[in-house]
Amino acid sequence: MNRRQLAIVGFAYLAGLAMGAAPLVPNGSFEDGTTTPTGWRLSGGVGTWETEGHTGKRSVSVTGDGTGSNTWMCPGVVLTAGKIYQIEFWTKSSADISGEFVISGTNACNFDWDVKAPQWVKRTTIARVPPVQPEKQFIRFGHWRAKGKVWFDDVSVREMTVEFAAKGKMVLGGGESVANGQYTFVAPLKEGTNVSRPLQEPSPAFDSDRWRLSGDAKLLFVHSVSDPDGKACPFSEGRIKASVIHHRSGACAVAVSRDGKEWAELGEIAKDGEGEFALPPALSGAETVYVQLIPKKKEGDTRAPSLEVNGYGFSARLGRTLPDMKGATKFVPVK
Ligand SMILES: [Ca+2]
Repeated sequence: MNRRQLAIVGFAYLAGLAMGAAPLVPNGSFEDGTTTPTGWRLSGGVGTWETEGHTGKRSVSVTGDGTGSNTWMCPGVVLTAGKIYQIEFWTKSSADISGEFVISGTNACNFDWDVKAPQWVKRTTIARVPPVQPEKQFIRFGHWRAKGKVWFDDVSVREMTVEFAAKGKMVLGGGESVANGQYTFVAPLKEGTNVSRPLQEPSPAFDSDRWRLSGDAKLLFVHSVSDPDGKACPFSEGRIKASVIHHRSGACAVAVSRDGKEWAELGEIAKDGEGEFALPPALSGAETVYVQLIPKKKEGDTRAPSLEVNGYGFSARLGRTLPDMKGATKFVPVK
């Protein structure tokens, strides 16, 4: 992005603020309501419209007994599949809290947090909403198998767009790098996002630092890199690494293609752990490498495939000399 484009983005952002762009979340501080906070609903279980807050005089809480889960839902805030959202909220937990997680986000784009938060703390996530159960993509905040009380206040949601690092027309996002004639991509899952430049089709549900692969959901990565003048650079000796966690049934098949049409299956991962796959000679010299991770039913198994992918990487030798560069992803508010 050049200086002029940056200026335009900056102007658009300021213009949005000046026009008083409506917040996406109504009553995000829980101050309004008569018997319950307007716009919010408890999914069930124990929950309270509290008379204290991080700001103002109100907040909401859920109380768990160490089993099950419940949330405060905002059915009016349904996130759109394919868009990237930043979700922020403040939370704290009772001194005696124990058990599993505080949860935030949506059913299909969930983030787990440590239950321990003795003081109000701000939590922020940024993720692309997957096209899973669109009717259930409303935001909700609560607990999963926690024992004790968890408060929430000052919820906000903002649509974001991405800018990737660039040297001329050579563009690399977070998790990508070029060094010593080698291209490397490691999906930035540990940073808690499902957004990356190579990931084209993030159709599986996302959970904190992993994708839930089941049903028709699949992951499609497209790898390509150009020099600063925009000339594509061929890959050779490509290798793919993927890792599976919470394997319950089926397998994660790894397939590759140089045109996105004809695919060759390299193998599969059918248990918890990492698999590594070398690209076939037919893809040597390809300027674009397509990779799919696909849930696959195991022969003779009546169960649908169900597993989670908590790691993905691609590396290859570069056919021409490119400057060393570390990629980066910057998230910018849409307005
Ligand atoms: Ca409040």
